[in-house]
Amino acid sequence: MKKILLLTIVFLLISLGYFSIRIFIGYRNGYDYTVMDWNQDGKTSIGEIIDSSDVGTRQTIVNGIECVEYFAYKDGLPIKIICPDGR
Ligand SMILES: [Ca+2]
Repeated sequence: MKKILLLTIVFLLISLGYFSIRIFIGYRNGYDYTVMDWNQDGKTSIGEIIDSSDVGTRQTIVNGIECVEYFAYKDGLPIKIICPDGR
């Protein structure tokens, strides 16, 4: 019984450390809290903050306006584009 309890505690501590690091990396990217609303439902969840650690930015031109494109590191595909006018 003590062994199961100990393994559970170790598992929880490792999980807590993993998610803490992912949240820290997500915040460290410097994205605004509202930008991290990746599914654009109006709320930024903990999961979306964690997902931010796997999102990069690059400059892109849309209709002659310089915008910021957010893309997934895993495949380079764009997630969303934000232009200075907010579109
Ligand atoms: Ca959301």
